[in-house]
Amino acid sequence: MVLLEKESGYEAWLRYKLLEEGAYAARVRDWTGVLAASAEGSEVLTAAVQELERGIGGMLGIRPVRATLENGTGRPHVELGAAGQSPLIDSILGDYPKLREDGYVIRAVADREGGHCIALAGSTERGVLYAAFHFLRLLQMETPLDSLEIVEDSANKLRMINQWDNMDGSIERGYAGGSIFYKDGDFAGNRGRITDYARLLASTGINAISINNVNVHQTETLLVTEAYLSRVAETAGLFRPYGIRIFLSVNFAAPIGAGGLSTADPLEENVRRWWADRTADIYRTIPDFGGFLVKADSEFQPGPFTYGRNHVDGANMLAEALQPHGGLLIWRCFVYDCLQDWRDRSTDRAKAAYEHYTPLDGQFHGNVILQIKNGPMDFQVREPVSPLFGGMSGTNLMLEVQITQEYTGHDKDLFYLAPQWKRTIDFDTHAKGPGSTVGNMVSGEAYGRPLGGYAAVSNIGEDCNWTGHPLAQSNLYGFGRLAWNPRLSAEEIAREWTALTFGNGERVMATVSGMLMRSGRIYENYTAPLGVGWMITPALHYGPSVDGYEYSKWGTYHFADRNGLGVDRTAATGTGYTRQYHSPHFEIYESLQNCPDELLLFFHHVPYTHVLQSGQTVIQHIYDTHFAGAEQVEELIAEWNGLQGLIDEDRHARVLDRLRLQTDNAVEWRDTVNTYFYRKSGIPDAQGRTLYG
Ligand code: GCV
Repeated sequence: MVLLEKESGYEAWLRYKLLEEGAYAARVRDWTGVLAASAEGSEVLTAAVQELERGIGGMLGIRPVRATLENGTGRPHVELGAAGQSPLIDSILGDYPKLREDGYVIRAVADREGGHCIALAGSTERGVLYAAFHFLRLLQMETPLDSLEIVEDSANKLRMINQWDNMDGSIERGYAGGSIFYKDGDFAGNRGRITDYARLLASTGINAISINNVNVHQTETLLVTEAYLSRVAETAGLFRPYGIRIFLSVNFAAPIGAGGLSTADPLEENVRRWWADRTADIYRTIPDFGGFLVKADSEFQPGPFTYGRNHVDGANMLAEALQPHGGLLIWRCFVYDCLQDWRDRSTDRAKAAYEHYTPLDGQFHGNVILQIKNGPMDFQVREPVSPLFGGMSGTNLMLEVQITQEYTGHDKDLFYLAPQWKRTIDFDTHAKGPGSTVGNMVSGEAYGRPLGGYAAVSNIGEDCNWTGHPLAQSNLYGFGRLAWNPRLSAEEIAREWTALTFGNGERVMATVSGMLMRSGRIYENYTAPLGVGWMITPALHYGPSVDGYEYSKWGTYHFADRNGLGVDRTAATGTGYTRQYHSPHFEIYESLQNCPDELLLFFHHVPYTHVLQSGQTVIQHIYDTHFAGAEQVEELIAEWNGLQGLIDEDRHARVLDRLRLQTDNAVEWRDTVNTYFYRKSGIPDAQGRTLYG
């Protein structure tokens, strides 16, 4: 048996392990011994060259020679450059006049001297960097190089990560240790770690990051002031070589908290001036600063409502401060009444964002982007796609998803999120007839909007493998890959990630990607049935508590009684939420017969004896899926155990530990949910399995 090297997981998918000696390695070594790049390039080009050196060095055990394009090479080589940096690069780019910003071509060519060369041609230097990472990926997967012609670009201008890190070192909804950015109220100075994070992100195509929590506390409010700007600039400097611009989450009331003003009213002249001055200071220090991200009038964060103003007033005021510097204002749409009375059946949290924002459509400035969560509630295991994506044709939009597993298992339970994100991206809103998918709405393609993209809440922390659960790295990777290319399938990404992370043996690839692909449905099976959501331990959001959010102020109810459960959101008899969808979704969700089973309880209140499209009753579905879910975790363990000896011991053991934790959680969920509904309904399990009456 081959003894596998010990691995912590820190390198994640950029492991660059020595390729097995053979024809492929020999050929690639021959092609990659010289790296030719313009001597005039910026630090982004340098980062691309350094990454190639690192990758080629690791995989082929050589130290490639650097050459400048001007000198030519006369040997097989890798030639990399952006538009205008070499005649060869320009002639390749000339074949693709429609290549978008950051796009690239990888081509195997005969060079000027007749030798072979791999050209990495970027429309920008960032494109070159992406081409370099792509090329290294090809080597890791031992892809033949002889007739390469790869052309890639992204419709999404912004591919962004949101950190929910606080300056005390904690991370809101973080499950992989403390912040790599901050400690004890200050910047942590963790330069190497942040650089490696930037490399991981850039390798998937991420080009923006907000570096502090959207809940902006007292110290973080000061990040936009002189007190912290030089430290923010240092962080920006670590991301810059990797083509990533930084953003700050700002506190809407900062003019009071940081500026000593008596108001933060967006229409007050001194407030507007305060923001304009702060923004000018920021751009003096960080000329390529991305802009601001804002959570306003949401979950106790301040906003324009305090002053009787609306969100156009608030967003446009900040956008005007940013506009002269080319900055963007990203405004979150996660706005709802979080002090609801559970007795009030007329208020429906799911309706809130659409009701707030659709009347304002078309009024936001051109540098404002509205960031919309994938579902109308809050990153639940199963929700319908937010109807707001189909309701804002005159506004730049961004999709927000959560990589960190707040409601999906805390990086303890396995939950590969790419299939969930794909469902959102591919959902056809029908806003402009068929084909108006969320993907097309947020890329701006459906309406010709100039800006848009994807944002996701990160799942990394100080844990040595970044994500706690080694397999949760696939979610960070998967988000970046989908933000770059939403047409990739979740399965392709899973296989690719597995190959890069654990090696490209077919058995490992098939087993790990298979586990990932089944994981979401397994978690859904033992937790929330049929789209109902929120049966989770309050505040913590891990483990079962069926009534934990039932009599609360958060607008999160399942309305289970002795006859049935679910939320009636129909126009006919319920809250009317279904009306926020275009046809045919309105009719589908409105209809008890046609509403998809997996969303039934999100849209309808039904008796336990209601027969689903699957032919099963609701109560039996609950019992069956919960028993099945717990058993399926055991199957995951068996599959993982089958990989012993094919995966290094440390990472194997770490995953196994997590799967064992998941077993306990699944059993707890199974018994709690099944018992709860048995006691409520009095209906026994048709298969006579153990329920605790
Ligand atoms: C950053 C949910 C989470 C909060 C989070 C909020 C948001 O409510 O539980 O921790 O706050 O979403 O997205 O703003």
